[in-house]
Parts: sequence; C-alpha cells; structure tokens
Amino acid sequence: METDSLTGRFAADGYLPLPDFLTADGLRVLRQEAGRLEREEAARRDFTMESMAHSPRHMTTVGGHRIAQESGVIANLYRDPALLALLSTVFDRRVVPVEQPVERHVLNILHRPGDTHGAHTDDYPLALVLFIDAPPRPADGGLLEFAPGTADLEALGGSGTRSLHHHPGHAYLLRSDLTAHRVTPLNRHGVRRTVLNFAYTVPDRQTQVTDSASRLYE
Ligand SMILES: O=C(O)CCC(=O)C(=O)O
Ligand SMILES: [Fe+2]
Repeated sequence: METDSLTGRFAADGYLPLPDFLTADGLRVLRQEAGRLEREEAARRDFTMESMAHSPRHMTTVGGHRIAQESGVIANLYRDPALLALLSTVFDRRVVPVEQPVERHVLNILHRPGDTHGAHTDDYPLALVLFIDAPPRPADGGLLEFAPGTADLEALGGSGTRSLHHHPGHAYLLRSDLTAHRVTPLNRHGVRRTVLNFAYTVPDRQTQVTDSASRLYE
C-alpha cells in the first residue's frame, strides 16, 4: 500500500476508505463471530441520546466488554501489531488500543426499517469501521454521513456533508472525535447493516468524555 498518500488524504478529509480491507476468509470468520455474538449477547437499543443533541438510536448492539470475553478472534484482530502499525502510519502518530473495555470494540447491527445510528462524535480520535453486512444499494439507506472538518452536529445534512455507501469486507477510518457523523435510517425490510467499530487512541488520551458508550453498549 502507498502509505504516504494515505496519510495526506486522511489528514485532509478526516476519512479514508479502505476497500477490500478483509479477505474473503476474514469476512467469513468475522460474520460467523458477529452472528454468534448477535444471538447470544446482543441488546436492542431504542432511545434518543441527550448528550448528542437528542439524536436517535434504533439499533442492536454488543458492547466491547462482552466481545472481549466472548470473541478471542475479534479481540486479537483489534490488537494486531500490523494493524496498529498501519493506523500509526496513516494517522502520523503512535496509535494505541483504548483501555476502556466497553467502547474499545463494539458491534452495531441495523436490521429493521428505520434503524439508525444518529448524529454524534466519538470519545476517542480514531474509528476503524469494518463492514460485515451492508445494504446492497445506496437507496436502501444505512449510509455513513459525515461533516468534514467539524464536530458540530448541526452541520450534518448541510452543504459539504458527505454521504457514503460501503460493501461487506470494506472498511473506513474516521477522525471520529472531531467529525460529526451518523448512519442514515434503513429504508426497507430484508436489508442488514452490521459493522464492527474499533476505537483507537494516542498515548495519554484514555479518558472517556461522554456517557454515550455506556448508554449504547452497557
Ligand atoms: O456504523 C458506522 O459506519 C459508524 C459507527 C459509529 O459511528 C460508531 O460506532 O461510533
Ligand atoms: Fe461514531
């Protein structure tokens, strides 16, 4: 991979698409893990997040503390030294795992019409989002929307907002603490959007700043 140009692009946009991030085998294994976690550990969440401008949450989730206990595969991938090295190169700073177990690696499942992960920013600077399932067409909803260069949730939907569709096996990296973002509602029955969100940080920045993660994942 040409990492120099990736570093510049990520610094400029706060977003970097990583197409074909997972191999076919990798996707198969993660889909199996996600399916098992969904059956055994998942909780339904339907509420508005006061601390994030009352934006909606309609989704099914598994928190990082449960994943740490139940999926060695995901916990090991999260800490993979080659992955941490790649992220450090792209971010141009040393990237380290998040210590807080609930928010460190989470599973987010949108599976009903209207399911959405409403507007927010994250507690930690980097989100690596891995797609396990995605609606086949952009018109099905479940798009990532983000407002480049601003954490102001009001900016979402305004001019400059970017709206992106992703495929299973793809991933993206987001400067998620400084970039307002959301996932648009699913528009029809029979489509699913399942992602793993791996949160990363830099040394000396391990403090959780909002109550969002505990409300969504505990
Ligand atoms: O599902 C996505 O694309 C974004 C997930 C996200 O923003 C989060 O888990 O904080
Ligand atoms: Fe997020």
